[in-house]
Amino acid sequence: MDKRKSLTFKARSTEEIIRTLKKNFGENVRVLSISQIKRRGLTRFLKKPQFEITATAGEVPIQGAIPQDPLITTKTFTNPSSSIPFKQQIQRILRHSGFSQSLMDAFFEDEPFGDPCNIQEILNHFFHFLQKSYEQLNVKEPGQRIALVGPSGVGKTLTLCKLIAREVFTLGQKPVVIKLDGEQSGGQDVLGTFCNILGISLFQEGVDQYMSYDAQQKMLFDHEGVNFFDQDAVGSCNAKLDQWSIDTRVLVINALYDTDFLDQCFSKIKDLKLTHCIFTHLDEVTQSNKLWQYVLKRGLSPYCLSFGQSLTADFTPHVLSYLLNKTKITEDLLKLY
Ligand SMILES: Nc1nc2c(ncn2[C@@H]2O[C@H](COP(=O)(O)OP(=O)(O)OP(=O)(O)O)[C@@H](O)[C@H]2O)c(=O)[nH]1
Ligand SMILES: [Mg+2]
Repeated sequence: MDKRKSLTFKARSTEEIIRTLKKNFGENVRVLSISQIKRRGLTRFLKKPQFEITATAGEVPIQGAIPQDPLITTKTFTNPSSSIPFKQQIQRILRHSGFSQSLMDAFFEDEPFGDPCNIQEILNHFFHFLQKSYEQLNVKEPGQRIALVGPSGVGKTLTLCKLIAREVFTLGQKPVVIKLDGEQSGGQDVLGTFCNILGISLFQEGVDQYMSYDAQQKMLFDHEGVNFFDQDAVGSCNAKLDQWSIDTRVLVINALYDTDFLDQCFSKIKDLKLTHCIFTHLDEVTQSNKLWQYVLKRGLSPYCLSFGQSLTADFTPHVLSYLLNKTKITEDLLKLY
């Protein structure tokens, strides 16, 4: 008999989702799908979004290949009296918390430990290691020509608005904005309206003629989404960035992406001569530890982070402190110590 129990329900917020899931399934729960409910009529603009969530508890068929959630597997985790060497136990804790093997290897190389050791002490060392590694990064200052590139829908345009706001409000600058979106729509989209309000010149490649003789003029470029699986698309993006002599090429990535897709994006560093990276949607991420490997080990300078839909806020250039604040070790795994 199939012992699974499943439930479909509507919710208005993340809190409501979690409350309902826990009430129905306890801790042993898996979310199978989340989709936004499309509303009709004008009222849809006034109401909060609603979501439809499908969740299940109990055994999940192996062929479904749903990845194991670290929180759910904690029951089988080893304890200090286990015969497994202490270092391996630490590695398991860190791996379950989302850290990559290469990052852990670098940590243990940097800080060899005796066996056994105090767990809290080691985790403190690990946090110091993250901090020290970040401070040793050779973070490049952005240049005068900055382009945001990345897959479709990651938040390039919204992040560009945040950068413009920072230039205008915090740095007192007036950058020029150039759209490299190929669509030649020329219409008044969010970016157009935003630039209009702030009195920023916006040019669309192929429609408007941009001529400037001031090499010091700061220029921000909004590139259309690039399919990183399509080598031709990657090649033509690079050609366009070359054509505009863009020196600061920022990879914009949605922090919700899984590591396979993040790897695919970071594999284009050379092809696109990328220099910096920005992570978006940090507000929707519960587990940001996987980002450390990309921030510390891939050679791109962290530029800033975006954590919300505001055009002028929900954004920080203080990547280290934001990520450290978000970094947490899966607590269930520590209960045994
Ligand atoms: N919650 C949240 N939403 C974000 C964030 N960044 C962007 N978004 C939302 O993601 C959606 C896509 O953002 P865009 O800025 O249009 O993405 P894009 O990369 O320019 O998309 P294309 O130009 O189509 O490739 C919009 O609904 C944004 O409001 C973020 O940090 N947090
Ligand atoms: Mg865009």
